[in-house]
Amino acid sequence: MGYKVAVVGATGNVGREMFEILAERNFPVSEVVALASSRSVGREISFGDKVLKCKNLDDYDFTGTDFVLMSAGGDISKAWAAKIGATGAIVIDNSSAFRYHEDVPLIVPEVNAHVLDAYMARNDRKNIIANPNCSTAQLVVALKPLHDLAKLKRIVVSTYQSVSGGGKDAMDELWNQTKGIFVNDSPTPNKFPKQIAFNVIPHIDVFMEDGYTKEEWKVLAETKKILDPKIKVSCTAVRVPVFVGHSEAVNMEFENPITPDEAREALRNAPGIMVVDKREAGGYITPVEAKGDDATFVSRIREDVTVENGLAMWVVSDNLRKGAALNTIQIAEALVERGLVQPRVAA
Ligand code: 2RA
Repeated sequence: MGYKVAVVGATGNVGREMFEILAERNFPVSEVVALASSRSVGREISFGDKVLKCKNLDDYDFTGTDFVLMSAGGDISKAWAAKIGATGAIVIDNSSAFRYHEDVPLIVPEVNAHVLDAYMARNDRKNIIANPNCSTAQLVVALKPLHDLAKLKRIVVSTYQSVSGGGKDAMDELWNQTKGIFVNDSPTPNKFPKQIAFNVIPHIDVFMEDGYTKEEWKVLAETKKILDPKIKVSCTAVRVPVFVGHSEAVNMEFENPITPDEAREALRNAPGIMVVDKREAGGYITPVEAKGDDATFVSRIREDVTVENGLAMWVVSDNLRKGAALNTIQIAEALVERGLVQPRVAA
């Protein structure tokens, strides 16, 4: 039994990672199709030991396709997701276009896969499921076991986000500025508002009226939607000169007492998490080590002495994987495992 899967945005950072993860995890496919804009038609994409040629999204017929994994930006999702969903295919969308719609589930399988059961039972569903923003995905995976244990009241998060979250051009900008600085070229910011090489920028996505950025607002809105609307969230999102891997310093206040040891134990037993917390030089994870890994790593678990029932921790994950491509494929896996999607065409 295999599913026909199409990837929209096949040539992007996340799209390419999706093919790698589908192959790596042996997702049960009967066929995999790479879709992109007309500009990229014919471009070759690796899928396991096969090479796929990109087809044109504009004239692709989705009849018989089971899953459409979209990562081509919000405008493409807005233009296509409903049309594709209406053909009966399940769209799992990595953009922010539908995340905050009341009737679109926002899923991190380790946290709220059960929401899929109710959604798939609805007759009026649009067949669109949203994948959260990268910084939220790793955060809620780490918060969930602690929330179950001691009930979170409030969190304060500072993110250290890699340039790959901004796409390939952003990675090129860090690379070119870094090389340029060694030969005395003055860096020209283009994708980023200021120099990113040898610098940090406290600004991701657009500014909102209250002074927070959209990236910071996403962490707040998505954490509430996925985990618990009662949790208070404040975030400062910062871009750092790292190619892959987002890090987060998280301070948490709980309703009930919880010790660092209890937190460590709960995190160790939770799905998708690897605890590396040795309280010595090097006894924690950095983004360079998280790259290419599926886990959300938690280190530096300790008491936050500024509040009653407070803890602090450091959370790192590969933003192109758990923050995007992996979580998308885990949503498809959850739908298959829960018996919620059957192949439309027998393989
Ligand atoms: C970023 N949150 O890191 C974005 C990617 N989804 O810029």
